[in-house]
Amino acid sequence: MKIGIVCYPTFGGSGVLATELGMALSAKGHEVHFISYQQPVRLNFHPNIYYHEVVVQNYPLFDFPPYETALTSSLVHVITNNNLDLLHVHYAIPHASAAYFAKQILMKEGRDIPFITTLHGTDITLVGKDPTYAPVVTFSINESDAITAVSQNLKEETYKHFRIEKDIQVIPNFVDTEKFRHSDKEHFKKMLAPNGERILAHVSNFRKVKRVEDVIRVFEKVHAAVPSKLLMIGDGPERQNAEELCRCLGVCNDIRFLGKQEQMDEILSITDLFLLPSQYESFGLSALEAMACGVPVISTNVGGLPEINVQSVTGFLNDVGDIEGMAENAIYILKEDDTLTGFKHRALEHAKSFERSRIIPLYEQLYEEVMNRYMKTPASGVVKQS
Ligand code: GMT
Repeated sequence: MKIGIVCYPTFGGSGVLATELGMALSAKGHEVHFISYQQPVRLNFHPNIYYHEVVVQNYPLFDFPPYETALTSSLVHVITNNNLDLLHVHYAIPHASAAYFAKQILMKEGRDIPFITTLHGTDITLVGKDPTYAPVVTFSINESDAITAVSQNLKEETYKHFRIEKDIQVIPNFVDTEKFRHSDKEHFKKMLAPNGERILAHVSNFRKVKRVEDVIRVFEKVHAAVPSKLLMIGDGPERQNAEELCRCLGVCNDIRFLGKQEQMDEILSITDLFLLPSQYESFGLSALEAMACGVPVISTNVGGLPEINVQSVTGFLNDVGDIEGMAENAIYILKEDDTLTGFKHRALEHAKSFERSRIIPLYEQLYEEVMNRYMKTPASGVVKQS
């Protein structure tokens, strides 16, 4: 199948998931065309993978260069020139409306290409439901030929906030357990924790929704009870506040801000506990990747997090802002070697249920179903059956 994937190219979870999906599909023989404004960070070379950059022409009149228009035009060109079978857009804004618009343009030329929208989280819960975007988001989701959500919770949130007339299929996020697995990095661990301290980690884009200051506050309490170090991975608007808080609390010497990192499997291999105290997570892909490396998780109990982090089994879940509770649970996991080993083992076992090879066929099946609703014609791509 020839598939077009539209996504954000950055370190955000939706772009990462879309890239991993495209790479897995290409390995299975599909031809995959990525369309974005930058090469997605995790995208590796493969003969079946193509990358098409969306170039936004600027002009002095534009205070806000029209990305959606440029993306739509790129979609029209890429679909036509490469005879794509379907489009799969990740993150509704503005990808679903651009796909809809491209579809309408192509329809005038006798080509009807189906498009699938995968909802990832903030496109619904934070940004999407804002009146600034809601009418367009609602319309373009409803016009999608199939809709998927990355968790049951996100599906419910979507129905709660938008008038959706179609079925939303839950296809959970996945992890490549060959890439995300524990490997022996003792020398690396020794450099960061020379006296055998426990290592805690947090990975995010440091946005408000991640509550990074809670990470520091939890760590301060853990650190007072268990010799430990904290690794803060990623970057974003809240980083400065977080660094300032470290200084105020006097824990700077045991916290390292590593910025954006690509070798996450190596960092997670030396990590003992993952902290994700978010205000909301539709899924929490970073926590799943940590679990696949055998790292237990302390998270909040919101959104889709209870669908991946199992209370008292793979870690613990607390209310948003419950610093005391999160610290207590973290100390419980970290204090004794045997307890920690048990949690590590169970986190790894549970992550296996989200293994890539289990989830990719669900997308392939959906593609088949959508394509079967269309009839292929040699001259003009696909035409919808009446
Ligand atoms: O978490 C972010 O700010 C990034 C965001 C994105 O769309 O890139 O992540 C969302 O999608 C991820 C992949 O499906 C999920 O794992 C994250 O939980 C979700 N973030 C939120 O819901 C806040």
